[in-house]
Amino acid sequence: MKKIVINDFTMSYKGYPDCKVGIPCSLLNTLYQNGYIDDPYYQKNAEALIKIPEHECVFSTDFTVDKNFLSHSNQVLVCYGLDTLCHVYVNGELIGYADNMHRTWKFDVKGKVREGENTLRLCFDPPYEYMQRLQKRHYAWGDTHALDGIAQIRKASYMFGWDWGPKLPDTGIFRGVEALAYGEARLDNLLIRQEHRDKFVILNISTEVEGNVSYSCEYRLTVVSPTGKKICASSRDGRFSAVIDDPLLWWPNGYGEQYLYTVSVTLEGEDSEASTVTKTIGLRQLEVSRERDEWGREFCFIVNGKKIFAMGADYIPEDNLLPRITAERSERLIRDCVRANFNCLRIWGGGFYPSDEFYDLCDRYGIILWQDFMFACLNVYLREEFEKNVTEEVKDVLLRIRHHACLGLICGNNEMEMAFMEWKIPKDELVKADYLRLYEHIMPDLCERYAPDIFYWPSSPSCGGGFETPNSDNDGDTHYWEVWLRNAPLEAYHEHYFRFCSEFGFEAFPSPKTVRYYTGGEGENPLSDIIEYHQKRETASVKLVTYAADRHLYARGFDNFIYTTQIVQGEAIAYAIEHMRRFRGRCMGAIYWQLNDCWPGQTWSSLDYFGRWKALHYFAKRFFVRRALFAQQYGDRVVVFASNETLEPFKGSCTVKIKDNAFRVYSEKRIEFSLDPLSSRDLYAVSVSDIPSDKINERYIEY
Ligand code: BMA
Repeated sequence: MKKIVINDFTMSYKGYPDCKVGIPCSLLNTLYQNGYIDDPYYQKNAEALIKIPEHECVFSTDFTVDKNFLSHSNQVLVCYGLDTLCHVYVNGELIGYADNMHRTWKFDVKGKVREGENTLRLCFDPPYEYMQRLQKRHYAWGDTHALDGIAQIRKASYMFGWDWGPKLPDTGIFRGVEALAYGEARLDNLLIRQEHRDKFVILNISTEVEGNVSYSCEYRLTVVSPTGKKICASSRDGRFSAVIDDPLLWWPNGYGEQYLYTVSVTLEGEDSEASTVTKTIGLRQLEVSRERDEWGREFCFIVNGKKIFAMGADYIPEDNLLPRITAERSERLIRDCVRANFNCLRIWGGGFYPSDEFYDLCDRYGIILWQDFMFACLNVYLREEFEKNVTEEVKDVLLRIRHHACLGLICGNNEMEMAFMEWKIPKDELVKADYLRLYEHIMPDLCERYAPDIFYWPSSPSCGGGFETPNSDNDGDTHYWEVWLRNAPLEAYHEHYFRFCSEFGFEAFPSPKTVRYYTGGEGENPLSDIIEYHQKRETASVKLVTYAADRHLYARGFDNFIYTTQIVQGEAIAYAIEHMRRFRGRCMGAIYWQLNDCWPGQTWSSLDYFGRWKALHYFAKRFFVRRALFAQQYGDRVVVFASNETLEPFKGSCTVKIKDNAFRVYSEKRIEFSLDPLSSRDLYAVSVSDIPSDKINERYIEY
């Protein structure tokens, strides 16, 4: 196989001088880097940039092809990330058109490329005009925080605006471009299935080949264990059953090691060059339990036979300008999740599928992924080409990510089953039929075929599909927004016993340094127009003020106010999660909204755009700690409880002191306790009304 990596392009966009770029690149990022536009994240600069791109944006380059390349029977151009509407020209001839940023595009260039210099032009159409055109033909509803028409285009919806992000529908090449030449047959992919037995694991491996395998071909397998032990085998039909004795299992963060094995298969033939595919896998069983029980029906990850309590947050894309998302930045993010004791992330469906490096990081750090397909808050209209396009997308994604140890489940969409039942959006039988066809037939069928060992879940939230009470507390996963969106007090979290809460959130300001980055020191008050511009959820600024004032004295000065919002955010989510951990068994997942930001602003995140920790992230480190001791007030009762989210039993002791507001000890009790592995229990409770009222009414205010 011959590979030519094509990396250096010239970007041309009407009204601006040409710019040299390398991949990844995008229009807005390039214009900014070259000083032609101001920082899109500063003050209200993004407003003027909504219009870009309004013309075609062209990336052109030359690449050299030699005789050897041309001697191969297959010659293709592979583009791993075209964002989004792209006409592809080789030597002036149109060789293809891409209209889905989530797909890997392969264009046949045999007979189009020649020995020596060749030109490649990737010409991107402005997305908004295209969406509008299709919207006029057949309207499809999409979230109203975004520009109209997000349902018409397979481009990350959040780029058109969300309730935590700006409207900056950039365009460009966000992943690699290669010219590939290969012989009659090329090894394309591996499907690796695991059979776990008492003391060994069988890897059943089948190979997927592009082209025709000749009679003389042979496949060679090498499996390398984390300690360097090798298993080698060969086969004529591309199938292997490899037995791994004394397997070193992969565990999510907090339950054990993240051992990884390398599986490599080479296809060799007398007359063709060898091609090799290598995958890194973890030996683990990862299922989702849907057992019925006294409360309804559970929803719970089972890893290597152990039911684990999922702890983490919802992940959104790390930037609006895609070239800024680097592997180093993602690694810092994942490391910060581990530092805060996460074992799980949900990749929310309004962005794009993360890079291979991102999945590798989650394998290495032990973060189970709930992976949404990229459909969030929109109605699909399954015209024929759209359905084909989405089918190819789903297939591409599954083939790319299915082998990862971290992949916990795949989910059809964000909130559309619930939206259909509960939101005031256009819905008729056709919308319903298209919904069912995509999320309850096409997607599960494709998953069954291409990723048969990964659990498929139709929507988040859901009870399993069919429009049956999708957001129930008793079955499946739940999105709970009474606190914050509907202004309920924090105590309202205690009125629910979710089975798996995959979204609930509370906003706060990012750190003062980050705020200063976007205000430039101007308009530093909770309701200024610059601050409001970096608040994308209507009425949220007022909520920040009122929730803060409900619980704390009004802060003096803007920085103190920022700090107060962060403390309240931390208190709110801790309030919810400690309660969920108390009912471990009934509840088996606490995934708060949201982990990170795509630009600097006031949002629900615990890590701000620059990766700075908000107070919530420090709170998370404590409320997700594996051996935890908590105290919460339930009406008149204060309950002290403990949770052991490890595989080992735990013996411990604690002292419960009740103090008045001047921190004078009113009562003291020492408790010895033991906890089973993977369990929670109440240790102590006291009635507030039993405490003499002069002890609790006393106010201790340092001012
Ligand atoms: C959810 C998400 C997002 C949204 C968030 C905050 O329901 O799925 O669409 O950004 O709430 O409103």
